[in-house]
Amino acid sequence: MDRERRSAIAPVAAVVVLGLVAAGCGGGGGGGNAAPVVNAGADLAALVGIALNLDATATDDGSPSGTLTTTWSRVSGPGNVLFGNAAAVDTTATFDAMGVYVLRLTANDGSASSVDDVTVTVGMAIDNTDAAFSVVEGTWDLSPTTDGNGCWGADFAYAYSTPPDPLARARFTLDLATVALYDISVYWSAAENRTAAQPIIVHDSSGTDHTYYVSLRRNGNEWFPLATLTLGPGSYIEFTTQTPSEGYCNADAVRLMPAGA
Ligand SMILES: [Ca+2]
Ligand SMILES: [Ca+2]
Ligand SMILES: [Ca+2]
Repeated sequence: MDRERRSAIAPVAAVVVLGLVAAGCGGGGGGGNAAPVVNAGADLAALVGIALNLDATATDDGSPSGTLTTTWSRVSGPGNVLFGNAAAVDTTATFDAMGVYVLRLTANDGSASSVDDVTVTVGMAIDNTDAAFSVVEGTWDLSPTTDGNGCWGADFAYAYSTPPDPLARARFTLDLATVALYDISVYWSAAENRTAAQPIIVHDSSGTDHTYYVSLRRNGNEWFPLATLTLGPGSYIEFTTQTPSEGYCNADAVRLMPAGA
């Protein structure tokens, strides 16, 4: 009853409203539809397999329809991108390969479209729980993050060293298909009972070993920048117990970020 009447009246009311809007913002006799305004956000960094938050904006003058449709898409990049909801302005993006990606947010008001791009540099974290981690020599035990000192992921591998104990080695195999420059960072669980000189050996693309020593007594629970090196097929990062400083040696996680792209 009421429903019938409303459906009969509604189209008329809509026409009247549209007429008023057109008259109100017209003035120039051209209809005056402004294109949507889109901002895809500032450039970002992400890690393979970990959802990245996209924070964008898309606005419109409400003409001609009041409906603004938005779509995220991948313009370029070495791998696939999975959007949490490609139609949402703010959503997530998950990448399946390292490299530099360009993502595009398109907004359409039914008549005009606008786009804006965001560049995302995607790196890779390798945890000691990943298949790319292996014990090469000696004994490494696992400690959970519940020891109160934190770590990357669920746990970390450790070996106690009293110099000159027998050598133990644990390796993160990088499994890179091509040669490129990377910023290398390392994560660890810091505490006073750790070694003050954890040896970390980076095997670069030319087969050269670069050895670094970091103190595991500070700078815990953050990505500590270790070096920028050219890496490729056959490259790996090893943690050893060949330390001049007594204490626990840790192998927790490593991270590569494409550099100089
Ligand atoms: Ca936003
Ligand atoms: Ca518009
Ligand atoms: Ca870990």
